[in-house]
Amino acid sequence: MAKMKVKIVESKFFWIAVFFLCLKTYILYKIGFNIKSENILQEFLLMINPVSSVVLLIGVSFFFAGITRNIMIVLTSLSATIILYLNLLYFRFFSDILTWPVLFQTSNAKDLTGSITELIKFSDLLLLLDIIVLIILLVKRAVPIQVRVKHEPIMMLSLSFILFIVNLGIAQIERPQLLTRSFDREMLVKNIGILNYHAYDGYIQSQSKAQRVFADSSDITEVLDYRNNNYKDADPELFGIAEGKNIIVLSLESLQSFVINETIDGEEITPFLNELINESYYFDNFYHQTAQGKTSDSEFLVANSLFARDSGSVFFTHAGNEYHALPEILKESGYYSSVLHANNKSFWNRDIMYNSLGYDQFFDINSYDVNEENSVGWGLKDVDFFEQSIELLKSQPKPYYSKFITLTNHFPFELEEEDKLINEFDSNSRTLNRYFPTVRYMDHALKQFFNRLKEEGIYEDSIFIIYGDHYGISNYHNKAMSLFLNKEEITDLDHVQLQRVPMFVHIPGHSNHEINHTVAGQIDIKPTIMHLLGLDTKDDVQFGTDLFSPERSSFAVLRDGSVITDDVVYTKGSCYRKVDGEELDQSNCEPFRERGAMELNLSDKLLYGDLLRFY
Ligand code: GP9
Ligand code: MN
Repeated sequence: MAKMKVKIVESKFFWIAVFFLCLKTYILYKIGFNIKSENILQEFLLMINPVSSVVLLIGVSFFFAGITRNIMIVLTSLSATIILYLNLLYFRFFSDILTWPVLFQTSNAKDLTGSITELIKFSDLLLLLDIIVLIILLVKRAVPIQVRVKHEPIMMLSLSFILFIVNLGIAQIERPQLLTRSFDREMLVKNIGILNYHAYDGYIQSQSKAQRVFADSSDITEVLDYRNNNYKDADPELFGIAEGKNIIVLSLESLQSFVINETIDGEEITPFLNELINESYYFDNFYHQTAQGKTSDSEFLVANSLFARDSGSVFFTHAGNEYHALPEILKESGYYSSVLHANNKSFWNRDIMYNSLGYDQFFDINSYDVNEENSVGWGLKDVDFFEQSIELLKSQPKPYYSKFITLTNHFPFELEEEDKLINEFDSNSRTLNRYFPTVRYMDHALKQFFNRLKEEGIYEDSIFIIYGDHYGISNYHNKAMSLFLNKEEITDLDHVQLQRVPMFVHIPGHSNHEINHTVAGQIDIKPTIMHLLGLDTKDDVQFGTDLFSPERSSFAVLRDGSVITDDVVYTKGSCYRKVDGEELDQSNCEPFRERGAMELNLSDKLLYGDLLRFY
C-alpha cells in the first residue's frame, strides 16, 4: 500500500498535467465565464472544484503503462480542454453553460454556423499552452516512464471520489441541498466544477430518457379517459369575459395566505392586497402544489395544468418534452407572451424551458438596470423591478400574456431599513420575524405597480391573475409560527392549511365580490384563464378545473399526496375533520386520497413518458 502511494506521488508528469488543467479551468471561470464570487468560501470552492474531476479524467492514464501512459495524460488533458473550449464558445453566444440536450439540439446548429467564426478569438490559442508544454516535456523525454502498478487505477479512482466528497461537503455549507434543490447551472459550476457538472447533467438526462423510451402512443389513452370523465363546464357568465384583454400574471414570491388581513403591532401586513380582495374574485382555500422545484414548479403547474415532479425540478429534467402550454395556446388566439423576472435566465433552466412552453420573450436580468443601490438579497428590489418593467410591457404587441415574478420576498427575507414599513415579528425565528417586513414591502411594490398601470392606461385593458408561488416559512419555524398564529402547536393538519397561498382574479370594472371558498390549487389556473378568454378546454390534457365552474368539486391534492376537501384533510396517513381538527376514520378520506393519488400518478406518467408527443 505504502509503495503504491509513493508511486502515485512520484507520477510527476501526471501531477503537472493535473495542476495545469485545474489552473486553466480556474482562469477560464474568472476570465472566460466571468464567474464572480460573493465571499472567500465561494472563491475557495471555485479554485478547488476542478480537482476531483481532473484527477479522475487524467487518472484514466493509470490504466496504461510506459510511454502510452504519458501520451494518455496529454490526450485526456487535450479532451478536457476541448470540452472547456466548447463551453467557452457557447458561453460567448448564450452566456450560459452547455447541457447535454443542447449538444444534441442539431436544429439550433444552423443558426450558429454563421456566427461561430465571430466567436473564435486568436487569443484562444493560449488554452493550448499547457498542452504544448506537456508535449515538449514528453518528446524531450524529460518525464520518467512509469510502469503499471496493480491497484493504481483503483487508487486514483478512490482519490478522485474522496476529493469530490470533500468538495461537495464544502459546497453544502455554501449552498444547502445543492443537488436536490438548486438547479442553476452557474451555481452548480461554481460549487462542484464544470466537468463534474457535465457528469451530473448526463446522469439527470439519462434517467428521464429511459422512461420516455419505453412509452408508446397507447399510454396516453388512460390519461385522456380520466380527463374526459372529469371535465367541468365553464361558468357561462364569465366564459370569454377577458377576450382580447391583456393578461397580467403576478407570481408573488413566497407569499402565504396566513398574512392576509393580519397585523404586526397593529399595522396591516398586506394593506394593498386586503383592499384588492374587495375588488376581486378572491380564493381563500387555494393551495400551492409545488415541491423542490419551488417557483419553477408553480410556473409549470400554471402553464400546463400538470403536476411538477416530486423531486428535483421538471424545468431541468423535462425541458425537452412536448407540451401544450398556455403561452402556446394563447399564441393561437393572437396573444404575445412573456415573462418578466430580474434574475439570471439560466436559473431553473428557464431560458430553455420557456422555449418549450412557447413564450415569445423572456425579460431576464439583462433587460433591467440592476446596481447596488436598487438591489437587496436576491437582486433587483420589487419596486424598481415593477417600475422598470413598465417600458418593457409597453414595448410588446397587444394583446399580451405577461407573467411577473417578484424576488424581494425571498428567503432569507433581507431588506434595508428604509424599506421596512412595518416592524419585524418578535420570536425565536429570525426568518419568520423578517418575513413580515418583506411581505409588506412586496405589497407596497404591488400598489405602486397598479398605480403606474392606471397612469399608463394599461390597467383597464387588462385582467390580473395574482397568486403566491409557494410557502415562504417552512415547518422548521413551527414554534415561532404557533406564536404568531396564537396556537399551542402546529399540527400536521395546520401544516397542510399553511400551504394556502393567496389567489386573486382581478377584472377591472368587476367589484364587490364574495370571497370564494372553493378548495383549489395552482393546477386550476390554466383552465380558469382559458375559460375567461373564451377558449374551450375539452380537448386540452389538464388535471385542473376552472375555479369558476359551477360543477367543480372542492378539492386539492398537494405534491406529497395530502388531499383537502371542504370537510376533510388527509395527510401523512391520517384523516382529519377540518372544523375541529378531530382525527377521523380513514374511510372518510379514502375516496379523496385515491383521487389525489390517481391524478398525481397519471400526471407523472404523462410527464415521464413525454406522452403529449403522441397527442
Ligand atoms: C429565482 C426565483 C426564486 O429566479 O424565482 O426561486 P425559488 O427559490 O423561489 O424557487
Ligand atoms: Mn419562489
